[in-house]
Amino acid sequence: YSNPTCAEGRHTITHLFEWKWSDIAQECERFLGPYGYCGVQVSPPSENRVVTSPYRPWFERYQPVSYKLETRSGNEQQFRDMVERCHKAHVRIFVDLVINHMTGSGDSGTGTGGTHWDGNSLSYPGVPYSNLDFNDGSNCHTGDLNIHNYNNAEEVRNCRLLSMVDLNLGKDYVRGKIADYMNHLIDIGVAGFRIDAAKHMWPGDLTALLGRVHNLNTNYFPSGTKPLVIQEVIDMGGEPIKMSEYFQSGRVTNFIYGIKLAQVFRKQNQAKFLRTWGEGWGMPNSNDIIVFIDNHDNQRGHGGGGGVLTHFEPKPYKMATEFMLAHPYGWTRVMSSYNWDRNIQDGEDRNNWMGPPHNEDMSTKDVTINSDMTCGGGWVCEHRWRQIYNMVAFRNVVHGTPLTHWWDNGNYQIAFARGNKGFIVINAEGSDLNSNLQTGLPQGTYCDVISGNYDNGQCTGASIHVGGDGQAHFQISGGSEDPVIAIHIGAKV
Ligand code: LM2
Ligand code: CA
Repeated sequence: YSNPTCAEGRHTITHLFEWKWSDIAQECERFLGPYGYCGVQVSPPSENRVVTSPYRPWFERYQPVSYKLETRSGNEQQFRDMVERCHKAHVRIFVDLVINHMTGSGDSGTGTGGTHWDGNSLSYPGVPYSNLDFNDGSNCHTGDLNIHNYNNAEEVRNCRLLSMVDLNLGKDYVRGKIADYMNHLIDIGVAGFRIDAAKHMWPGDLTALLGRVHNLNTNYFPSGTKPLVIQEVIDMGGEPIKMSEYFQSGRVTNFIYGIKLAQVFRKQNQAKFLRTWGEGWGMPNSNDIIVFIDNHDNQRGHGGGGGVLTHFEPKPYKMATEFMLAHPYGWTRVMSSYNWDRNIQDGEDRNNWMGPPHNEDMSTKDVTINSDMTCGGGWVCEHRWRQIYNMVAFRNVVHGTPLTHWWDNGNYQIAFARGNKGFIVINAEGSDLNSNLQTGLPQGTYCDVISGNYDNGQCTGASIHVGGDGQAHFQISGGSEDPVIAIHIGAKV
């Protein structure tokens, strides 16, 4: 379950947070396919609670009502169309799966697909689930059934996360219903899953569940291919539940990664220490994890959030992302956000609930594309920033090569090669960099893919000349908005 299931030569996914299926289909065709992305993590496709206080927040999608594919991203037919069109563009779809819980308790209503639910009597007729399918006082011992103590693994897994009614995945019936949902998606053609709140489920239950899940659809994948599984486990150390408990059932989200890189690119920890980045920093094996600079939770202070870099700080954000995509450690995910009006009071963003750009009737707005390829209409589209998409291509080109020719100035200027295929120089110092460095690359002229593109055999930005001895001269002004140079053999003139 840790094999990425990408099409040949593609190695990075992007999370198109809250996008509509129809927009994702177009994005696969017009951008993600041509620019070398492996796939898209999509928002939960399962019918969710309609939350009205606050009004239609992004987080209502983390309160399932049924497994019908009916949300503000679109319906089942639109979902199917997206999967098929993305496959034609060689782009995979990874589904955000919310299976630990259903809605918040103590209320009732109608979901986005028109299905009734009742969190008082634990009735979810759209699945159907009844009170028999949830954890209760027999295995959760906190009295109010809510999680209070993260130092008690049993409580974290058997009690209610944020008071949401907690499914009993130990039950055969519950496993069957979830497996049916996953198999429905697999048969449509998805490539894998991001499992929300995996920390709150028993690893043994997840393994048993996966045992009932089909191999991927052979219209699109070689026979016998297992879905990729990305388990959301927030393990910063210091709690009894560990990432390593989940390696048997797929990859795990490495949350420490973004925090540590934020410290480096905020100049709180010297970049020279990145020489041993990866397992050398005590992080798990590269093949067991997924890495990212920020996600939809921690970019707004949810999900253990805070401290990470986001698009709100574009300069260090781009630098951290460039480093991530150049470095061999981990399987990479690029966040793609929408903008919202932050309103920070006493260190807390009062608007961190706000949903995606919407029309008057609350339907999600189309993503619009500007002439310079960036997005409009409130969509940030980090995945379309030149510095980021060109590094996605860099990663594809250097895949499989080791990190070589490390250089640093003993402080915040670093450089390294990927075999004889790519080279990156990062100046986080604040003062100028002016150095001859060994690139390991064949002689020739290369486009710096940070300051411009390789376009029709020419560089629209800076060019770098590598000599017969592999040396090249690099000059990066400390005050530059993009104090990075990256070259690779796929962008050689
Ligand atoms: C996660 N990790 O395991 C995410 O990191 C976390 O952000 C998700 O919560 C969580 N799983 C559940 O899928 C998000 C959001 C919460 C929100 C829930 C449910 O971060 O703020 O909780 O989705 O929509 C909201 C209210 C909360 C309330 C709850 C239930 O913010 O105050 O709890 O709904 O009504 C009483
Ligand atoms: Ca649970």
